[in-house]
Amino acid sequence: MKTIAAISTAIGNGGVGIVRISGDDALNIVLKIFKPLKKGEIKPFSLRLGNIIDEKNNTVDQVLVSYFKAPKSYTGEDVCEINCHGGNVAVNRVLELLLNNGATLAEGGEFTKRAFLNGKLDLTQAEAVIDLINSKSEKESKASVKQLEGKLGDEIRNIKDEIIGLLADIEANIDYPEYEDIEEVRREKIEDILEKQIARLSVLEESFNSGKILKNGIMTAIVGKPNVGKSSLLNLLLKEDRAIVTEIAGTTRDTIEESVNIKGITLRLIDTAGIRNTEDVVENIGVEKSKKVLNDAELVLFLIDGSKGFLSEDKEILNEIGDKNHIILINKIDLQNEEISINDENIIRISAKTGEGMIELENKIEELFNLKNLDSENELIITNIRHKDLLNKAKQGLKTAKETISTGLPIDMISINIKTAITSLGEILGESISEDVLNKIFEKFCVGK
Ligand SMILES: Nc1nc2c(ncn2[C@@H]2O[C@H](COP(=O)(O)OP(=O)(O)OP(=O)(O)O)[C@@H](O)[C@H]2O)c(=O)[nH]1
Ligand SMILES: [Mg+2]
Repeated sequence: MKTIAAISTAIGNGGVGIVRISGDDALNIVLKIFKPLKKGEIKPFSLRLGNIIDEKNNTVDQVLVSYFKAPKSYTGEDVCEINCHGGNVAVNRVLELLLNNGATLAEGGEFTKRAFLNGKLDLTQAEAVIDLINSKSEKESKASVKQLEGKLGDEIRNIKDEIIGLLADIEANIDYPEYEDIEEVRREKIEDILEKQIARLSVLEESFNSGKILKNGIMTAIVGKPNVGKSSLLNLLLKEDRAIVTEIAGTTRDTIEESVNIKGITLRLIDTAGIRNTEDVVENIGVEKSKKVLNDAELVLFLIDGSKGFLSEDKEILNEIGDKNHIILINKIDLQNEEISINDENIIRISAKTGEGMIELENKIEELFNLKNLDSENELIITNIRHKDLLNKAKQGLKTAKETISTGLPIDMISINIKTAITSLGEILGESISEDVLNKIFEKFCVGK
């Protein structure tokens, strides 16, 4: 394996910038460009202050070098990290010098890929690294941390071990057909084990419903007829003047998307053009867009102007919403309000001007998406579609096995289905996985991780 190097910190100005190098030659290459202030060899697991010197003997930066000796490092190889002063120039020069002295530029995720290949992490943990880096909300990051700690891997390994035990048992049965009398007992035992493992796989698979929310947030459309206060609500939730607000109906022409964190998860808010029949070509395109966003949304916040009442235009929009997940927001309650009666469970009275009703709105969203029970700190939640698909494949294998057993067919017929389940679970852990799939997973990483 080549010795690889990359900048591991984000581009831009900052306190420090870290250049990382991993491989057999890591220390040798570093020593070619690094002059410690005090003499003496660099000991493993220590930090040394010194200067990076270029080809012309000029000092590039004063740095701290850390040295992690294999196998006790992130990648399992010899790793050095050069802590430079932040900013683009120094880190880029240091990287260039490492490359000139024998290192190869690391590909995205290559450090983590090596950690996986060297057995430092299973694949679920490696995938958790990228998820953690990309986390946008508190709950999402907690789910990633749990996975990084190996909790998901442990559960999968445990289920897999149970099924491997079962397979061994079944194959033993093939070898000793004379045990006719205990066949029934065996059948029951096998069915029992299958059922338990199917249930465990189902729990994990179903957690993806929450996992999806954690990872992608909730796509939330703010809709209503013109001038009801949609953009005002967007601005209020964002706590910034993002969208133009005027008293002119038809102010918002295009959709505006912004994210906000609520109750530990991300709401992807989309403010839309007020829906009405209009001759204006541009506005009409906006209205069509609004309807599309409404249809695609996972949550619709439907605004009504409480000072005007519930009018026929509002009714039309409510019809369009149909049985989609929605909350009706009667806005402008700081003004004199009309009597409004709508037969709907989810109605909240708010003022986008004073902020009244926002707590109720957040609580309602929490209730609708069952966010209180979305406990990413204490429960395993899978957020990765690859895991979900493989869990499903494993579950189907076991289900088919269980059906076969219960119809009275010979026990050994289910070996193949059980093996499918074992292979699928192994793939989640990265035990039996093709180079292609691996590359696909790691190419989503940033360089330097
Ligand atoms: N008194 C009061 N005025 C509000 C409230 N919410 C919005 N408004 C006012 O209503 C007008 C329209 O607000 P917008 O947020 O632009 O409404 P909109 O629904 O985005 O309108 P379009 O983009 O035209 O569809 C503005 O003058 C706001 O200041 C509220 O809760 N109380
Ligand atoms: Mg608007």
